[in-house]
Amino acid sequence: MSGLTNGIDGNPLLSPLSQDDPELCKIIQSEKRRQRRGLEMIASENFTSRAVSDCLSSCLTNKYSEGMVGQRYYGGNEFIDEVEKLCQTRALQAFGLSSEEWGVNVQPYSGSPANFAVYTALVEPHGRIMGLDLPDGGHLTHGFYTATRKVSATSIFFESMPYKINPATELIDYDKLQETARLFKPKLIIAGISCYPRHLDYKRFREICDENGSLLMSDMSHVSGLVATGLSPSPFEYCDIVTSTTHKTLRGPRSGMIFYRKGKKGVDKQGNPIMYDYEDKINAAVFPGLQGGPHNHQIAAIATAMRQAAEPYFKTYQEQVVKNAQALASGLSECGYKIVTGGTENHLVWVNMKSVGLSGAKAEKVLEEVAIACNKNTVPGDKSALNPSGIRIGTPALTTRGLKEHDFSTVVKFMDEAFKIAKDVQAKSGPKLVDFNRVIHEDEFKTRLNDLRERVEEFADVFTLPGLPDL
Ligand code: DSN
Repeated sequence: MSGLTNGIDGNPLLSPLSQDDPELCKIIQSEKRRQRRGLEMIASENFTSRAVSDCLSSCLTNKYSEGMVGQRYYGGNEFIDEVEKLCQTRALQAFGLSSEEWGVNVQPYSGSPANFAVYTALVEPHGRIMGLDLPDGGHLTHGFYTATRKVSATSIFFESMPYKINPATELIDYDKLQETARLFKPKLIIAGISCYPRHLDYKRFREICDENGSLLMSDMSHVSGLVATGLSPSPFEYCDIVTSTTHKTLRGPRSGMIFYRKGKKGVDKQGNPIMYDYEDKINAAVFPGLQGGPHNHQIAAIATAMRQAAEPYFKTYQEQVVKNAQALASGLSECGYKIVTGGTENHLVWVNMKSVGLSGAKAEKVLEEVAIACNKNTVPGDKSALNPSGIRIGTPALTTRGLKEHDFSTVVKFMDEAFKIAKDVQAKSGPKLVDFNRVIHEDEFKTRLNDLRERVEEFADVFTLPGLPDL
């Protein structure tokens, strides 16, 4: 046998990572330990299955395959074609779609490129789009800009007008959206969220689009697992285009998909059929417009995730995701925290920390100190996305690990204890975040936080973490 640094039989390319690159391997092992011994509550994250991870580390990563199935620019793609075709078929099946009426491009590297590809394909440069404003729960790629800066490329290359939530109800203000759309005449309206715990009214979106000749695109990234299992209204009935990431509630690899209508759209005045023309435009926008070769290991992993999404256990899982989110929302509310919109119908809980005198950044920081991961988030009424007053928490990842409602009662207790410590830190540090982040590491708080962290880690460690075995 050869020595460690020479790999197997003297060939370094055959060494496992632990031998080839112990330095990096150690960092990955630490991250794995963090995932196992912490509570992952980022609403957009999940833990993939062993089978999905197997696809991601397969030989498919080696192959270039620019073009579409059966029309590649490189040779040697007969099996890659099979993988991509299988993925498309399963993606349509997972959402109950007929291949006569819908097609899907599974090549986008992730959600942001998928959205940009749709705008590139169907909205001319500087054409008009409307999306939910980011501070109100929308996503960057739905056209976000501020008074001083065009933050997202979707507001640089397209003219974007946000729609908002009603500050009193904290729900999307569809009447206002209708009024603005009548004036702005957008080419495309985006029905999608990044932090909004309520179902969307796709029928209303459609009516507004029809009034103005606008296209309707759903970005269902956050809720696509719920859509696949009928727990969230389906956007497919009303939308022209539906985009999604594949790694959130859908629990696949990090990747993206674009569903588009195809076939007959209607008839003209002479009775001749009018056909949808999205397919070629979208395919061309993805490649060669914006991307190079598709990531075939990701496409295979989506195929596996889409097969899993059709299994009965996936529906049971999604039901538990929602039950857990509702238990989390009501638990926090009973402890005095203000839940934006008063509750949740999906996988995420939006908490206004102003109600207890903490900022989103301080709440995120104190939770991180005790091995609970979440993200700070704007809440209705915030003036700047840089200083948000709330946090966004979600249940998909912990539900994958097997936590049930009663476990979330324990999670609520951990969070409440952490926030109480944060209040004590703030009483000493004053309001500035930089002082808070210093004082939190002083001995009196460190001891309390370490004690809580140990209890969180002991609790989390019990639950199974799927994926590949440790390196
Ligand atoms: N970062 C993802 C989210 O949290 O919604 C989307 O880009």
